[in-house]
Amino acid sequence: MPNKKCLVFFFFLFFLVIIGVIVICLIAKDGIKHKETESPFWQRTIVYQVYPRSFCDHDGDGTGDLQGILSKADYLKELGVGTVWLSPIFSSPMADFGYDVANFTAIEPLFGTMDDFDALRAALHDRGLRLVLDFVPNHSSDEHEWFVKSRRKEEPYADYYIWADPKGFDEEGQPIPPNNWLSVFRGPAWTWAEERQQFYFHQFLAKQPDLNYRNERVRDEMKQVLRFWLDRGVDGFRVDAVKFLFEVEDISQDESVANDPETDDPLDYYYLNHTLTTNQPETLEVVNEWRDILDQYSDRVMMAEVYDDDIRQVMKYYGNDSVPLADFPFNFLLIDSFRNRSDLSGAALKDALDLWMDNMPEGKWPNWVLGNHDNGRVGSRFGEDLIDALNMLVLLLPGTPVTYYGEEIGMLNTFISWEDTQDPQACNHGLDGYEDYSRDPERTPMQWDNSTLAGFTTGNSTWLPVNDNFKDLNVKAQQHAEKSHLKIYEELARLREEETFTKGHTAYPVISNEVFSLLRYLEGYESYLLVMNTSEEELEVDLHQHANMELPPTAEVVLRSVTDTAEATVPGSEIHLSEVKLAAGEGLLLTFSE
Ligand SMILES: *[C@@H]1O[C@H](CO)[C@@H](O)[C@H](O)[C@H]1NC(C)=O
Ligand SMILES: *[C@@H]1O[C@H](CO)[C@@H](O)[C@H](O)[C@H]1NC(C)=O
Ligand SMILES: *[C@@H]1O[C@H](CO)[C@@H](O)[C@H](O)[C@H]1NC(C)=O
Ligand SMILES: *[C@@H]1O[C@H](CO)[C@@H](O)[C@H](O)[C@H]1NC(C)=O
Ligand SMILES: CC(=O)N[C@H]1CO[C@H](CO)[C@@H](O)[C@@H]1O
Ligand SMILES: [Ca+2]
Ligand SMILES: [Ca+2]
Repeated sequence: MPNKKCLVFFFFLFFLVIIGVIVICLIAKDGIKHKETESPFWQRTIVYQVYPRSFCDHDGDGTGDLQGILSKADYLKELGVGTVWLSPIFSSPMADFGYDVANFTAIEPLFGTMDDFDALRAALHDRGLRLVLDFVPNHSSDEHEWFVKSRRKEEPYADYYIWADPKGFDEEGQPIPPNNWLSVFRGPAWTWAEERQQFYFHQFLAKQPDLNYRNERVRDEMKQVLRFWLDRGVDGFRVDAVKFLFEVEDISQDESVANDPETDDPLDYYYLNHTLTTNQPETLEVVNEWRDILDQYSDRVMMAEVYDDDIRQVMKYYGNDSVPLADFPFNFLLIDSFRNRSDLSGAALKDALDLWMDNMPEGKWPNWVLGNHDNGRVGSRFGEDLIDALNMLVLLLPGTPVTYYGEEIGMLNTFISWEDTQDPQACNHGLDGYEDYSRDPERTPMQWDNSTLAGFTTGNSTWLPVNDNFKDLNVKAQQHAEKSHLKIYEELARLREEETFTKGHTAYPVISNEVFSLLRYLEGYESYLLVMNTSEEELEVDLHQHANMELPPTAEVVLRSVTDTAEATVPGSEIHLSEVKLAAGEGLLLTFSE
């Protein structure tokens, strides 16, 4: 009998140990799992760019504002975007629509008050959304108090900007600029200040004087600006026009003529080779100082805006372990590589993706930008039939997608007459040239519903006209339609949270002139295959015949472009990969398990 009791006791003990081990394993596994998902927020979310003037007008004056954005917080949450980036909302005379800042720590009254800002930040955070602000460090407005004092040579502001004596005087006694440097917006980059009897330098408008980053005080002031907003709870910054931060110290040097066949206008920015006024080595030092500040806070992002034809210059802004810089410089290759539909092909798309991935430093994180406030709407650049396919592409690639407001419903460029033109860049080119330069067509009010002025405003006018197509093309209609760009976008935003996309591998099984395809796969999970027809014709493709890897015989349709109405590709249908029918410009998302 004692033997039996002993046995029972041992069994019991054994049982306890097993339970204990299981519990410990579970806790440990959970711990590991938790760690695995702890990637920074900006690697997990879509970044959605709001152009504040055009998103939603709450007070009825015809221009969007912070309370308007707040009223759409639920919309943004439902859309599934995760991070909201606001173009500049700071005090500004609006010569360059907010990219001319008169006070970096004050809210522009047109957009609201600091209380409105705090309310917006809280509303987004309450919903688990992050808020990123635009940081415009290269220049201020000429109406900034620093510049007003600098122009008077008042200390300590005298050297806050870049001042220079004239090279001489012409026959009429007019001062001659110190060198041939040009403004991005055309014409000399130097403007004469009567009050100080000197020129000041501006990479952009004369109303946007460049700050002098060789002055420690200026560097400190701008760091204070970053801290101000970080302390107020913003989740990071998108840094504007970074490559323009420094110019060479010796301003007696002229820039060389670029011999660009595109322009013979000596006042056009592209007439010169900008080796002395962009991407100077000191720029990286300053960006690194900003990085240090962000790193003193937890989980903040820095995205850098660097347009450059030379991809190596862009990649520098990722930094490295010893000199960490931005989390990523924006990837504009999907904008710059294709100006229109005839440039686009499966092979060209693949080349554009490779160009980024092959040049990106080891261990860094990619990002994909399809449009912004300086480039035409996606549907107008490439064709409306491609809208869904391109959203599928950028949302399902590994990396962070950046969506410009309105692209989720496929908004199009709006024709803006000369009388209605607002963009200073367009105005500089006059009645005959403005259409080629205007950025107004992609900045028109968000189309919320089919009521007067698209539900954008409660007032009776808008700062730019609403697109005529708003009666059919609007958020509300797309929410209620059986299928729409918006519904596809929301579905993609949900899908991309699946492990296959967050942790999976990437392959491109079929690439040709007309076809682009993207495979995301991960052992133990569903695979997803996006097939895209980049041509303007219907197409039937045998994926097996052209694939550079093994594909299963069939797959199930998950999503398809709104243009595809075929019976065979209704989501949920099984299709044969040897005969995939695609409408012109269609994106078809398929799934299969291995
Ligand atoms: C900016 O605005 C804030 C808030 O109104 C004010 O306290 C500060 O003095 C201003 N700074 C400058 C440089 O004008
Ligand atoms: C512009 O400058 C770069 C860098 O110095 C140089 O490689 C390039 O040849 C120059 N282009 C022209 C047309 O001078
Ligand atoms: C890191 O980047 C800095 C700035 O571009 C550069 O000077 C340095 O050589 C780089 N270090 C390494 C290890 O690549
Ligand atoms: C498309 O853009 C390219 C430049 O990238 C240009 O050469 C071509 O003429 C354009 N085609 C059309 C149809 O506009
Ligand atoms: C894409 C972008 O943000 N472009 C901006 C670059 O900076 C200039 C000057 O601040 C702005 O005018 C552009 O809109
Ligand atoms: Ca308003
Ligand atoms: Ca500068």
